[in-house]
This record gives sequence, structure tokens and C-alpha cells, in this order.
Amino acid sequence: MDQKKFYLTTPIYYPSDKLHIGHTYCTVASDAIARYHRLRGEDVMFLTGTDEHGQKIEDKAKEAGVTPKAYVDRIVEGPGGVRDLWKLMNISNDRFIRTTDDYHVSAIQKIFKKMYDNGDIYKGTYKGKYCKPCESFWTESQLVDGKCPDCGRPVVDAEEEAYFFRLSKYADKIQHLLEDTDFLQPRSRVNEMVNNFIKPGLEDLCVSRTSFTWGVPVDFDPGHVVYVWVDALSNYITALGYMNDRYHDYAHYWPADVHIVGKEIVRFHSIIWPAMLMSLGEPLPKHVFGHGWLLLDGGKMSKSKGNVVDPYILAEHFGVDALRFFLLRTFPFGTDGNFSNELLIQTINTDLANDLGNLVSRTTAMVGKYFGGTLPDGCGAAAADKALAGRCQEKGCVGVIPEPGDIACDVELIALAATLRGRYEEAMDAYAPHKALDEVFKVIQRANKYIDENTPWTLAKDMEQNGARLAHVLYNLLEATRVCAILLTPFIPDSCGKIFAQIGACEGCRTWDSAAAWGSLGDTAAVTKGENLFPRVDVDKALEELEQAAGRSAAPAVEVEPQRTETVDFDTFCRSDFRAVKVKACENVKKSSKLLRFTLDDGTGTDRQILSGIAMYYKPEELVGKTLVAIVNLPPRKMMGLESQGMLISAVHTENGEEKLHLIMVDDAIPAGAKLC
Ligand code: ME8
Repeated sequence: MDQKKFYLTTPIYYPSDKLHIGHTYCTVASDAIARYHRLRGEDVMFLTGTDEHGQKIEDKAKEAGVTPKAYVDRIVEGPGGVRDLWKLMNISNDRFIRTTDDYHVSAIQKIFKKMYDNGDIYKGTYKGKYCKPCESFWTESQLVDGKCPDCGRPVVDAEEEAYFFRLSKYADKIQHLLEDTDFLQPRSRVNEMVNNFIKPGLEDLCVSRTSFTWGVPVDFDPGHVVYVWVDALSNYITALGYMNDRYHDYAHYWPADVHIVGKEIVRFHSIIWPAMLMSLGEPLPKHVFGHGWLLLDGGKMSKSKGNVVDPYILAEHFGVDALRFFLLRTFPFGTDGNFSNELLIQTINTDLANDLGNLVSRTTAMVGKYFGGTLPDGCGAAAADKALAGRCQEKGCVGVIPEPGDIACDVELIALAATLRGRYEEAMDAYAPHKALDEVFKVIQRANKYIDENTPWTLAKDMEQNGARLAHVLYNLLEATRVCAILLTPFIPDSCGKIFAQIGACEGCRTWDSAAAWGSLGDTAAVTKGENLFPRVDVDKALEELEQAAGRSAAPAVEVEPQRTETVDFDTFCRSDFRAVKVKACENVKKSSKLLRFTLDDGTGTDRQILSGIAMYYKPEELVGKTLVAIVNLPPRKMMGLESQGMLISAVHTENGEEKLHLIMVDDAIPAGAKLC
């Protein structure tokens, strides 16, 4: 039989800032799903990457005074960057795509051209609303209180010549896809898409921009760059070699089994992406799964709101596996969840330290203490237990009816553990990792109860009488631990490797098949009590340390440009004419996100106009009436068709990698035109 293939993807992340725990949640969940399919012996392709084009990145790079490519290189490849974070979090992606990779760029040009040639892309004029932070176009009717429906921030009017994609043409097909198939999951997201986007009428989508250059150029019409979402969504196929020669797995892996995405980008994945694929004549992905957000204080984390949680700090404090586990155990995958340090510590202490950690350490310690680390031959796979496990699996249920001679607690434990894999599988296949973990922890909790019921320390008091029963009890505990460790491997891979080593599980009894084969562990497996896998966390101490660490990372790392060593002679310096100027009026320059237009009183009686690229730092109305400093004898310069007669002087520095700017404002008592010397 052919090996089953499984292709899954995360979103490709914007490297506009460092990634936070919300991005980590999305990637860790995808990783657990990928590892689950590998555990089942499938041929898995797991893709992640970075989405590096667009105006937001261009602006950020400008603020930082570097090229966009240098800016994204640092965040993607640099220390503490995206790749480092995924390495730290033990993410097992098979491929990593950057949308600035050459093969992707040229494939996007071909994809755009193909849709143009087949008539699905045409040229028109774009008039509408644009949300810069989200890089999304909106129609008036889609706005919520006049603001971006995704992020709630203000939108701007935009009008320019642009290419459009005939999204409207695909409306019926997309509606059918959403309503009549299981393409979009969880099902609860379907109504939102149909009612909010399809029923009001799908409009054609603007798919090129001319107001900035950091994007994939439309090769047959210079000046236009491809809309960043067309560029980004296509990564799922270019990374397999679609329209390029860098990779050759498109026929092998496409269509994807699932795109895992956050809920705010479901619209792009469940409407625009299938329509693009229909236009290209390519098969559609089998599923899109829209997960919820991790919230902090009830709101989505974002760098601009200043409420992000740093995964590096948490991983350093509690360990990577504990963090991975917490994210997937605590929050139902399809809905939002409130992050807090308290909850994280509580989950570690309850589930990992108390339940799992205790089961492993108590069991291995007792095998060591009472049997020198090796149970006697024949202790484990007692015929009765094998038969019992077989009965359980046949019935596929937990409620096995005991037969004469069965011991009630053995029946319960074995029945629960021997049928665990089926329940786990059902949950994982439904993209419900939290439910899968819940099932595993029911077995772990039952096993701990089994220790208390059998009180091995009492049995050990009379080894002659009870030795065989004691060995059998401990064997059952090792078996239950083994089955749970196999199924926990996708979540906490490193820790499970250690558990296998401690309970003496051979390679053959770490497999998916053996998770449903009770009695796979050899009776005389060499058991060693190793390190305590999940030490209890001291809540107060940890909270205090986290607060300090957050404070440390919040402390601004201020950097200023190194001073110049070459000198200018005094006369040259004196030729620069610095004057105090008063702001009479200030406004945003139309179609420019950066420029402010100042009308200034420079003391000459004639207004002076200066344009300054500082719109991201100041609102125009804040500056009216202020006294600033300008250099007034620079040659005039045209920007966006307007003349700038000089330059305003500012102070700049970098804080935590972000460029900050302050206009130099002087005492209002200084009259307009006063010379600075
Ligand atoms: O959207 N909780 O990139 P992105 C849960 N480049 N998930 C969160 C989250 C939070 N607090 N914050 C972010 C993009 N995410 C595009 C994707 S795909 C072709 C292009 C998730 O870096 C978010 O929901 O802004 C999204 O799925 C992912 O992180 C990437 O977000």
C-alpha cells in the first residue's frame, strides 16, 4: 500500500517585529500535528516561513534606516530571530520559505501573468479604504465604525491605477465550498465568512499597488507590485516547486491536507486562496483550520499595543517542552484563550509535575527499590491481561465487563490505556490537540490512582507472599506510562525520549502500532530512575522572576549613531543657516504615508513650505504653533509634486531596534527667524 502523504502549513509570518507567544502557539500546534502524522508513519511535508514584502516592512526598514531586505534578514535569520525561535521550540518543519527567495519571486510573476492571460486579472482604478497595518483593502460596507474590521485601526482613502482579480466570478463556487463541504474548520467559522463577506457580494480584489516598491514587481507593467496577499498565499505551492525549478514535489504533495491559520486570516485562506487556485486550474487544499487567539488582558497581543509575551523568556524559565505543552493543553484550539503566567505555572505544576512527573518518578523508583531496576520474567504480559486488553480493543470502549479472576483496578487501567489510541486519534484528526491531551491525562491520572489503590510499599513488606503481584502492578504502570509517552511525543518530544529511556522502552515499543498493543514492553526491561523531568515551580518566586525578566526586556536599549570623526572647517559649518521657525499650519500630504507639509513663519514675512517625512511620529495638529529649527539655505527639492524649501532638524536614536525621532522644539519666546549659531 502507498505511504499516506500529509502536507500541512503554518501561516508565513510577517518579520516586521520579533515574534511573540501568539505566533509560537500557531507554530507549536502545527508542529504537534506534523509529528503526530509522522508518528503514524506518514510521508509528512511541514512548511513554514516568512512573508517579507509589503508597505509595512518597507516603512519599518525606512524607520530603522536600512534596506527592507537587510531589515527582514535580521529578523528572520539574525540572533533571536524567527529561525532561531523555531529551533529553540523544537519545530520540525521540513521546509522554510521566504517570500524574498528568488524562486518564489519569479514564480509569483508567472502566477500573476497566468491569471492575467486567462482574463481573471484586469486593469482598473482602485478607490477604497486601505488599512496599512493589515495591508488589507476594504469596501465602505465592510468597515466597522469606519475602521478596519480586523484590527479596529483607522483606514485611509486610496485611489490609484491597479490590477484587479475577478473574485466576484468565483462567489458561487466559494459559497458552495464553504457551506456544502468540510473545507473550512471549525464549522463555526463558515457562517462568519458567508454572512460577512460572500452574501453582501464579493467584489473584485485589487491585486497590485503602485504607491510603494517593496514587493514582487509585475514584470509586464513596471511600477506595479503584486498585492502582498497574492504573493504570500502562493507560498504554499511555490515551496513545492509550482512554476519554479527550486523544488519538485508539487505533484507529490499538493493539494495540502491542511492550512493551519489564525482566525483573522481565515478570510484570505477560505475565499481568496481557493478562488486563485480555481483561476489557476489547480486543486484546492483539503482543509483550512482557523484557530483562536491567545489574548492578554482580553485583547490580542501585538507589538504596537505593547502587550506581547516573549517566548524566549518563558522557554528559558520553564523549559521548551513545558511551554509547548501548556499552549496545547490549556487552550481549546478553535477558540480564544487568555494567557497568564499564573495559568502557565499552574498547568506545569498540576499536569507535568504532579501527574506525569510523579507517575514516572514513582514507578521507576519503585522498580529500582524493590527489584533492582529489572522486573522478573513473566511479571507483565500475563495472559489474563493480554486477553483483557484484547477485549477492550475489540469493543473499542472503556467499559469492559470483568470476568471472574479479573482484578477491578487492573481492568479499569488496562481498558483505559489499551483503548487510548483510538480516542486520541479521533481528537487529533479533528484538530483538537487539547482533547487528545485530555484523553492521555485521564490515563495518567488513572495510573496514579492505581498506585494508591495497590500501595506497592505495603505489598513490598512481604515479598514472598506478594512479590509477584507487586511486579505485575509495576509492570502495568510501566506499560501505561509507555503508551502515554508514545502519544505525548508530538507535544513534548524531548521529555518523551527521556521517559522511554527511564522505563527501558526499546525502539519497537515506542511506535504508533505499539501504542495499541498492550504488553509490548519486555517484562525484564532495564528501568532507571533518571532526572526529575518536571520539577515543581515555586509560584511566587517564578512570578517575581518573570516580572523582572519582562522589566529587563522592556528596558529600552537605547542606541545612538556613532559620532563622526572627520571634521568640517568652521567656515563651511557657518554657511549652514539654521533658523527658528513657527508652525502656522501642518497637514498630511495626500497619497503619502510619510510626508507632512509644514507652512512656516520664518520671520521674512513670506511663508516657507517644508516637507518632512515624519508622519509616523507626529500627528499634524500636534505641531501647529510649535517653534522648530530649520535649515533654510538648502536648495529647494520636489517631493510628491510639492516643493520643500529646507529641512526641519530632529534628533534620532534607536530603542529596542526601533528608530525614534523627536523634532527639535525650542522655547516659544524665541521669535520666528532668529538665527541659531
Ligand atoms: O498574518 N494568538 O502574519 P502574522 C494566536 N503574513 N495566534 C496569533 C496571535 C495570537 N495572539 N498573534 C498572531 C500574517 N497569531 C500573514 C500570513 S499566510 C499566507 C500570511 C497568528 O505574522 C496569526 O493569527 O501577522 C496568524 O495565523 C499567524 O500568527 C501569523 O501572523
